[in-house]
Amino acid sequence: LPEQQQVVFRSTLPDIAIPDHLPLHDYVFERLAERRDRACLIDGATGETLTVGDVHRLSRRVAAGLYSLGVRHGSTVMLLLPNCVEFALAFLAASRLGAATTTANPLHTPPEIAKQAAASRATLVVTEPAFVAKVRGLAGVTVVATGDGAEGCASFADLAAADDSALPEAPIDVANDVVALPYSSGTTGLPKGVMLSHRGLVTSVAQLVDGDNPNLHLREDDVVLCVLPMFHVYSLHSILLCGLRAGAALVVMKRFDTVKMMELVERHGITIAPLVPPIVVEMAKGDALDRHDLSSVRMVISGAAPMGKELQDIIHAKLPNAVLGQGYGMTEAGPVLSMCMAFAKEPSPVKSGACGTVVRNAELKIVDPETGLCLGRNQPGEICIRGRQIMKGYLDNPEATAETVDKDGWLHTGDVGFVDADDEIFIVDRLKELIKYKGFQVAPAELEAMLIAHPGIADAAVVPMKDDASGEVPVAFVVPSPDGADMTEDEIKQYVAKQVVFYKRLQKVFFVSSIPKAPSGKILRKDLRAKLAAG
Ligand code: AYL
Repeated sequence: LPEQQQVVFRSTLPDIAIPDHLPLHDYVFERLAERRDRACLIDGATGETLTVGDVHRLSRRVAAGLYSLGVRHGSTVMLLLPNCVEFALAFLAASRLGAATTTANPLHTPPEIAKQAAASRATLVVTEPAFVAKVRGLAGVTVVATGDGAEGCASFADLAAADDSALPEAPIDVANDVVALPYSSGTTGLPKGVMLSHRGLVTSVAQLVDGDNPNLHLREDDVVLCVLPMFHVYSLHSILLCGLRAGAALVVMKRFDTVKMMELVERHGITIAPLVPPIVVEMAKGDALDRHDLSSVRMVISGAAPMGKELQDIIHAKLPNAVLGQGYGMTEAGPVLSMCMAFAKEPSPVKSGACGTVVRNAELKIVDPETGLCLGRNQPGEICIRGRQIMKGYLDNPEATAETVDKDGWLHTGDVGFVDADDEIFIVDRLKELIKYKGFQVAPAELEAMLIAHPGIADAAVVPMKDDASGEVPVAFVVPSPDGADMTEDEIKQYVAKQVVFYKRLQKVFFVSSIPKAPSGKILRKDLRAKLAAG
């Protein structure tokens, strides 16, 4: 092979030993005996604290409770919850039973939830009383409600009081059994179930927080802010699982509010703040930052969407005690590809705007999308990653899996970036269709199918438009059918808004006479994006 075909980038840290025999729950509780009495989950609203021992014991009881409701090795449990202690307990409980957890935003609409519940074959949903009405109609699904419970539902409190003395040990196959099943549209099409195995997630957590010189150095005395929703893989992995593994305490915040968040930082002496760019933008605005003492924060992590150099510089000036950097992840990648080296135990300096260095025990390459050949440093191309942490594949969709993970095991991200002379990764563009609203995924194909189903619409294309507050917002180009000649922009927006969660709502609709397409029928999204950029 020519030299250029073999450019593989690796971490600047040496590989480490990663357990390949432990199920996820045993891995995160490996040091239970010495940590039993340490704070683990702190409810941000009440201050109520569960120790590591409490979380371990309660998650075992919840497992026994779920077992009594029919959850078994190979079952799927759906969590439809905002951030709360019950989320963590239910996830760990399902893991213990050898069941997979599929997570969704509780603000999703009933049809969105029904689709995911059916596709993932969920047999039980854990939700809050406020969202029970959304899942009542699901056939063959047992509903568990948290809080004060709800009529016709099992109560989470009862699960947490179940007798776990006879809980059978599930025969978990760590390499193959799925523990988490988040939904992602990947590089194209509709959302698909991403199968993350026990071994995959153990590997990905270990790549960040294990070893003598962890890439993401979380300590037992750290207090981690958990404001990002645990139903998203960023928070599930990098806050909940990394926090548990490292033995840090998590302050669980149900929903984002700038001032309340800063109050929690002060009250609990939060040291680690994993955030997304829109929250960082909120913090940078106004004087809230100057009115609170955030000096306890030693690390601000941003991920899930691009964060520009300017924003990074503003925060750096306002929080001089904190190291600020980025992680880069993708659900299918297990999820983390790269992490800022300034977060390591023995940190190395990083550049503003970089999104980290490839994690340990993994290989990364940059591929020319035209030729498929490997590119060297400073040359932008498609980012590909290989390692034990990446997904097993998409549930029930071997074709989509084969399009994403090639026969040599490389996962193609659909992100365009380069690796610089210091091994830092910079993302510069996206080849894939995906739209990112505040870090949340919007799949154009889903909205296009909805639009085309409308009798007044002959053809449609949905693309991202740049937005200061949200990063990107979905906008549509619509070709009206003869029936839809007098349709208004507002009617179309409403039609979509009624069917989808808030972040998938169309922000603008442009009427056009045709959608630009390649001879293959593929929408020329680049042309439409260029049209938007030109105003
Ligand atoms: P998904 N900079 C730019 N784009 C990013 C970044 C970043 N730092 N992180 C993620 N993206 C984009 O599946 C990129 O296009 O996972 C990527 O392919 O919802 C897409 O978002 C994936 O979106 C972490 C840090 C997890 C980040 C994540 C990201 C999970 C988002 C764990 O520690």
